[in-house]
Amino acid sequence: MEKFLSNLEPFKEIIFVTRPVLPKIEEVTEKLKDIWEAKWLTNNGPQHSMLESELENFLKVPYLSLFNNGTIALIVACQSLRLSGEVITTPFTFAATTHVLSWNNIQPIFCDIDAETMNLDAEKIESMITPHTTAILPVHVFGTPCDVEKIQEVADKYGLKVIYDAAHAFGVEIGGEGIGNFGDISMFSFHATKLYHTVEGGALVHGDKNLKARIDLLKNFGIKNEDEVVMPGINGKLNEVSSAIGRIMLNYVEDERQKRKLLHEIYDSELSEVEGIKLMPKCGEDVKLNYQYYVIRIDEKLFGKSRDEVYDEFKKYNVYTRKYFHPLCSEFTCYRQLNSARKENLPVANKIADQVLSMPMYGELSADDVKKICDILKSMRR
Ligand code: T4K
Repeated sequence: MEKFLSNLEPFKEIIFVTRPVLPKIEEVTEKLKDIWEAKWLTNNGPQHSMLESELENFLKVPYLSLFNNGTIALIVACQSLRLSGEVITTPFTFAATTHVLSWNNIQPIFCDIDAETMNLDAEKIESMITPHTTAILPVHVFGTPCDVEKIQEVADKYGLKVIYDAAHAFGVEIGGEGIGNFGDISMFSFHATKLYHTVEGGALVHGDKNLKARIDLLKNFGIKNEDEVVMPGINGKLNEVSSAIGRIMLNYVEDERQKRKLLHEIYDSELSEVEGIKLMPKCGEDVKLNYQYYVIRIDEKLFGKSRDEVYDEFKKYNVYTRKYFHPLCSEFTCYRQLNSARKENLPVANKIADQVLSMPMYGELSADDVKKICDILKSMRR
């Protein structure tokens, strides 16, 4: 028998950190009929073209290229800007961000993060620049925008490119402007676990027509026409079924965002007074958030339990939280020998990685579910 710290009953079914938003099956079969009729399953088909322009409108960006996932998109982004040498990035992110640099033979240079936003600390970037630095790769982690102005200022001063990993930031805006308009290129992930998805998928967005042509060549093996292959490209194409699902999902995204906004508000109000629990960072009035994730930080001394103890205790109640992003990328065996990966160079990131916990967040959760999750958490406090 499990020992519980409260008299709250465990959830009957597992509460995952997230669940995919599923469109009505009839809407999907309807679109499948069109695809079957056209007998065009991939390679820049009609669903793909329509989704590209629909997403350009939705995200308020000039140019968008679809991809089969966000990781391949980011690999191609580095290729398209011909990055080499060293790129300054955050250790507090999903493995893909750093691995993409390795796949381009680029050395990741880890820079510490901001204690509030958990994003790359823009004030520290300048001190990490060397003659080998070619770019900055920040992440809008959990959908909180980076300090885009300061980052651009540093990039301009040293002639560096900026690629944003905007995997978490679908639909986020600053002052009415789509988040994809900052930097040279931004990458969005359309993975099933994201607020908006195409089952698997992703996109690169930017403001340069010539860059779109280069990116589109790179994602299709570098094939220009039947007689010419002009660069060493890869297969990064999004198929027609995923593109069609993406078109349907555009009608669901705002409803899902509103549902998550309400759940955010419940977490905020239930947990704001709990000593030892730090809530999501607050953004300025001009920021439109997407509410994709809800992340807390647990101060072991003040709360009386460590993040790992809380994570284990939640499981007994069938609540499967996640430790995004622990371990830090700088702690992976493939990167920890790097000078910039040393713990003493990354004090904030190391502290946060030990405290952070992603709470269940998806529109299907009810207000009562979230209140109960908060009650379970509160019952753990010592
Ligand atoms: N950059 C950043 C900052 C990213 O966060 C990511 C991806 C990328 C780049 C790369 O983009 P992609 O190449 O993936 O497009 C998940 C996602 O797979 C990954 O896309 C995402 N970040 C990352 C933060 O989360 P895992 O390994 O935690 O996923 P998994 O399979 O454990 O799923 C999490 C939970 O979601 C499960 O416990 C249950 C639920 N789930 C998941 C799937 C796949 C479902 O209910 N149904 C499902 O089909 O990485």
